[in-house]
Amino acid sequence: MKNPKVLVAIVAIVALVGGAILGRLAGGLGGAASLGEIAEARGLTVEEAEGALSSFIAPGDYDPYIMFASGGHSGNLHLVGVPSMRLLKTIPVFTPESWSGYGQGADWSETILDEGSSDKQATELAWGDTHHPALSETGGEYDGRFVYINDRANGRLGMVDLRDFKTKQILDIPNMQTSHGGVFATPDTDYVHVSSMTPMPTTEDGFAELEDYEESFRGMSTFVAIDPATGRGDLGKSFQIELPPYTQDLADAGKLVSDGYAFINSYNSEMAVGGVMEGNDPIEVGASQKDFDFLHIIDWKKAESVAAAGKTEMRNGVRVITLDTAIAEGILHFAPEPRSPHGVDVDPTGNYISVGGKLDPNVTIYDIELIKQAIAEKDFDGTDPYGVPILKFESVVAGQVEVGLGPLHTQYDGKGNGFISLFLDSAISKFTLGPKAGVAEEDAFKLVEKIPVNYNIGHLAATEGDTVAADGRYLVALNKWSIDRFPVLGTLKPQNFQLIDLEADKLRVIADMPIGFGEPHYTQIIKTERLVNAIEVYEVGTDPLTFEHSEVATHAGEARVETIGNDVHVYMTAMRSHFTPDVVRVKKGQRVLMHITNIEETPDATHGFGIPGYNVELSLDPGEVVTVEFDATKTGAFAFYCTEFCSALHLEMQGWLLVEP
Ligand code: RUQ
Ligand code: CUA
Repeated sequence: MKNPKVLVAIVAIVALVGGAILGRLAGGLGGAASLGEIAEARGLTVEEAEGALSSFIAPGDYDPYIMFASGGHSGNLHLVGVPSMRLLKTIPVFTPESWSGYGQGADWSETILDEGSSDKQATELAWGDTHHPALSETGGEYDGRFVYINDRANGRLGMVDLRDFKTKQILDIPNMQTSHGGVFATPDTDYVHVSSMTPMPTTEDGFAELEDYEESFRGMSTFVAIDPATGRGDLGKSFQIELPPYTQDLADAGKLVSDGYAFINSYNSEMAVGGVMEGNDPIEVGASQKDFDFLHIIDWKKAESVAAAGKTEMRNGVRVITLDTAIAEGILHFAPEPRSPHGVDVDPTGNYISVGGKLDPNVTIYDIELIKQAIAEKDFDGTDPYGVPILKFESVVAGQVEVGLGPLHTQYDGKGNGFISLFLDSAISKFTLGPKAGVAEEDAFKLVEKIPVNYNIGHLAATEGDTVAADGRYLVALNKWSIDRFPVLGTLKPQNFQLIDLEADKLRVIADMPIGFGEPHYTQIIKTERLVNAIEVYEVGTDPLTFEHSEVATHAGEARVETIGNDVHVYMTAMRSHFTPDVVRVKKGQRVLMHITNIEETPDATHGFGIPGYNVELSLDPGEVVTVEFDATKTGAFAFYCTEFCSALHLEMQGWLLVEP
């Protein structure tokens, strides 16, 4: 035995391997001892071998959790199995993607992307920066119906239906431009909240001088009303609350005892706007002057009734509660937050609200009952320059815990503990909450342990960690850097998810999952068993945008070509392994409308449809109908083909688009 740590590993693994696994191994591998041999041969420590076993999902088995991870400026959403950390799927939301044929000519996706660029934008957008996924909830628990995700860059909200896991809507939210982490679903998904990050001018033409920042710029908290049947946001029923021009950052919904409240942290109460060439401080300096910024406490149920009572202004199709009205009606209060706050997270009991401060080593934990009491008793420390009452810090804080450098986001295990990411320390600190989360008085608000991660963690996500049902099973660290973690494969490094098993005796990273696409910001992790709405096949003839039977569905035997004026309508079927018709003749200058139905009913019998030279690439899942429209601008014989390896004769699944001169 050359390596003593391997001996320990073997003993530990043999001890670790329970009866069930042992039984499985005994047949195929010749007994448990062979596990030790494998560990030895691979030079694994006990910890590494334990980690491998506790994150392994056998081929063909399913992960108990699915992580919905934002894809950053790739504009996508990624689905990852937990604990195996296998990438299962990528769903395009804001950015065209050719495997799924999203934004490559398919009518349904063109509709979504077109509607998603309103007049607010300077041009039609072809990308987004996905940041904060918000799974729909019922009673404060994930219900597996929809997932929402914001576009950090352009102030939009995407919605993915968890029946077919496709994007169904991009809502371009008026009166705000950027949005950072201000996204959450209320406990019954009446609303999905999106707040602005950088305040914008409230002028009609959207312009104001930066000298007039304090007067002319405002932040916005948007409550997008959700149709429970379709999951779509309805701006006509939504409302916005105007906020002072601080930088509104993260947000979270109250739950249980704090239901009806929303919390937004903010920085830059200094209202710095930069201008280094004009003699001003850069924003990073200007925005870090004060010892406190403001936690925004919004009584959204009150705001809802104020909006219903008509005490709003209509701006670009949305009812806006002005800042003055919000103050007068007692909708908006502030509580001081220590230095450059980031992250605001409500614990599963709804009692505690944790806030990190990038330049403060403490996590500050507010208590909703203290907040409600301070509001009722007008226990104020004056107002901000706009007249928003500021609650006394000492009156609303339940505790502070010194956790380390650069605390950002908190997640919970539902057992009275919080886990906070430490950007500067590249670590996670575990700390206790107070008695209202079931922690004994003498153990309350204490640091429990600190877990190193590699490197520079931003967010972290616990299984079901944003809900009332946080189960404390796994924790995933989302790390911004991965320097030295993987082989050098060029200058752009992957980013890295790291898995922590919260049921292990000693907490440590047990698996790495490098991701080579975009910068993921945040994830939510749902139990797989909650995804009960997921379907495997559409009924033949389904329009994926509406789930209704499409007007242009073409069933077996109905394939045809109809010319109306300059338009050539091709009603085509796709089925292993041919398109019908497989020869399409048009004249240069005609408009071509191909309505293609995949008439397969077998799960996974997806066909693609690519036309060379015409920038067309569709994906047709079984039963799906897709229309693509284009002008026949170039003469030639174009060999269209199925882009998905669907059958033994997949290569033969090909045809001709003949564009005659
Ligand atoms: S916010 S890394 Cu960008 Cu979601 Cu804190
Ligand atoms: Cu259909 Cu390949």
